[in-house]
Amino acid sequence: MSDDPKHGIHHVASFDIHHSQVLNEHSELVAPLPYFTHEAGALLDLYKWMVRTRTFDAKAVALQRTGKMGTYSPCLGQEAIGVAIGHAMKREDVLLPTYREQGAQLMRSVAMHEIFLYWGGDERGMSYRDQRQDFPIAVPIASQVPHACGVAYAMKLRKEPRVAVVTLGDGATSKGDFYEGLNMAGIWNLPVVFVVTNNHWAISLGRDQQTAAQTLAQKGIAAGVPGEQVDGNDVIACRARIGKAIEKARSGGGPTLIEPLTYRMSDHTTADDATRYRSKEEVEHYKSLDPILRLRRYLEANKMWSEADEAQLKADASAEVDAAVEIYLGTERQAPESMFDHLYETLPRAYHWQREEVKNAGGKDHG
Ligand SMILES: Cc1ncc(C[n+]2csc(CCOP(=O)(O)OP(=O)(O)O)c2C)c(N)n1
Ligand SMILES: [Mg+2]
Repeated sequence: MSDDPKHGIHHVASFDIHHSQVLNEHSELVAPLPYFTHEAGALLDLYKWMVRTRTFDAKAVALQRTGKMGTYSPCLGQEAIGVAIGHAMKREDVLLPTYREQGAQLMRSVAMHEIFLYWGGDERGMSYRDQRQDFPIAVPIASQVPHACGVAYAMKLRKEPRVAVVTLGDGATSKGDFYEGLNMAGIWNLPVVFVVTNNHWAISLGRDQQTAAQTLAQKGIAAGVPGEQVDGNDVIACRARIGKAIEKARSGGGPTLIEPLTYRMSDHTTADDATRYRSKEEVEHYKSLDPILRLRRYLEANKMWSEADEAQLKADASAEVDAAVEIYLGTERQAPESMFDHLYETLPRAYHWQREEVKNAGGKDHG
């Protein structure tokens, strides 16, 4: 509809959604390096954490494939987003992650073996030894969004300069919890950042079948939450935009929704076969946008990284992951009745007999 004052029609609102990029797919700077890169070693840190994350991720898939771990959701191709979040957050902030934010979790002191334990079906893998305030992985889609707003509301009530960062996927933006959370964040001006990772797929449902909205970023607008897109395979842009949103929230500026555009290079989980619903060409195209290779080429061209550095980093990362595998495989298995011990602080009476029954079955396989 256009302005038509003669018929009483006046323009009342307009919105813009911007997209940012710093390092393009040819590893060329298309914008000045952002402020955070002035800190010595910042770019190298981002690079090393992405490589560490990918090494960890590949081993997790291998553990599942060899029957040593349960279902796992790889983050292959999406490492830049998790690592940007991990780098931008302060220790005292709170992360509410999905199952694809391994990079952020590792940077926030979640141990590799804890993530293995979790996917191995051991609840102790969700009780992070060195990270007591972040939330565990949310598998129920979008349920973590209202939780994040609750966390942010508490921070605001207590006048703490802290921020909640919640991550979710393109598919999660079709859920009611997402809209309810956004609404709360907007109206209460909460210190929360929504990172909506648009990896183009929600299992086998493509982004174009998910929503008729032109961008996911604009979903914030209706709730009064500014939204923007960023190149999710450009770790520098991700770190800059997510960092800016976090600091804005910390200083009372309220929530932001950031939509990083990326691609899920792996199957949805190890229980999925993505070749059944997407083309080889599509996957190949996105492989050429690989976030790790993109930064590596830039670092090499600027004499900040060498073949020898790469070999050393890969060796160190493999050793670190192997040590975590050893801890994981060496962890004594939990008793089957332990599944009752992590849901409630005090187990409701109704479950007492069920727990006893499982215990008396002595872990026998009923299958
Ligand atoms: C409430 C709920 N409904 C359905 C599922 C099954 N499920 C698991 S992952 C997924 C797709 C999520 O897609 P998206 O939000 O884009 O995240 P991605 O897996 O791509 O990272 C669905 C429907 C679930 N885990 N929780
Ligand atoms: Mg998705």
